[in-house]
Amino acid sequence: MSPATLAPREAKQYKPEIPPDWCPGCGDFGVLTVLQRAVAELGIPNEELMIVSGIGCSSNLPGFFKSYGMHSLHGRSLPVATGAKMANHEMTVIACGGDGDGYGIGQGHFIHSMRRNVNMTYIVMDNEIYGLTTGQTSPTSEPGMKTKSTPFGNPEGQLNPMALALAAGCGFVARGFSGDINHLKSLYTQAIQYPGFALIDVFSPCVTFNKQNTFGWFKERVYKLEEAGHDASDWNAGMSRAKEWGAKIPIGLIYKNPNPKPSIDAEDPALQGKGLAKNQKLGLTNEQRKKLIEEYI
Ligand SMILES: Cc1ncc(C[n+]2csc(CCOP(=O)(O)OP(=O)(O)O)c2C)c(N)n1
Ligand code: SF4
Ligand SMILES: [Mg+2]
Repeated sequence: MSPATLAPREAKQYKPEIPPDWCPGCGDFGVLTVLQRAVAELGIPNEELMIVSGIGCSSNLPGFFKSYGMHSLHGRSLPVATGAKMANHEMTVIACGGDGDGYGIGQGHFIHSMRRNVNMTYIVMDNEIYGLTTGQTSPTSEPGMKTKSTPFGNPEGQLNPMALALAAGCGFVARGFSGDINHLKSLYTQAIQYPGFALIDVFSPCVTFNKQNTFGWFKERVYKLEEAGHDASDWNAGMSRAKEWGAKIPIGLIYKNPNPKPSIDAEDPALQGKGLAKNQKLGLTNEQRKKLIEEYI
């Protein structure tokens, strides 16, 4: 089902009874609210949407969203989301989690999911710290930053997820800020409609454990690429913007491949008809089916 052809819905249709239990003021509230508005605008039915996360404060998001969802293992949102997409490629699949989850323990899956070009959206709530485990450095923590795990200052270099995604062949690379929700919504809708792997790294401050990269810190620095004459169809221009960090940090669409290569689910001969999970005959007898089930229980 193409989100582009559906009638808009109301964001409240995606709000479950359980309210989020993030710390008051956590950036992840903005990420969640805007995602509910974006899928409502695209009219995606709850039962046609799957949100998969890893482990972390941010990874609790699927529990606060009325859709199919799975809170998987630390760093494993992408392989689980890939499996879901392969089993039913007609479904809209969104993977999400934190910077530690996706860029640390999940780094290998991150690179290979982009290389494979699985048709899904990946939202990373990047707070430059491990929030759930109470404030250790993550791959995107700034050098010199004092945390629980680096009391004398972070001696490690900072990972650049935008440049890494471009180098890995990702066709849609964007960065948002949970302090600018209208701008973020437009990135979400574009990413969900992109026919391939789409990454949105969202600055989503941890107000409890990261006292350095606060909402105010980001507000002083971020500028919108859409207002800066950036050509998002130019890979080299995207790489040059991706490298910017310091007094000015770009948010917005860094790169969108103007000629997207086919995603893996569009290429796979087994996935040319209906989703595998829908009305596909396995061709097994009852005996064979029973034997197979017994093997797994
Ligand atoms: C295999 C494994 N290793 C380590 C952990 C402990 N752990 C849980 S969440 C987390 C990091 C969370 O940071 P991030 O992914 O950035 O999410 P945030 O809490 O900041 O949103 C770690 C190290 C775990 N649950 N499983
Ligand atoms: S610890 Fe940080 S990331 Fe976790 S809920 Fe609180 S503010 Fe958000
Ligand atoms: Mg984090």
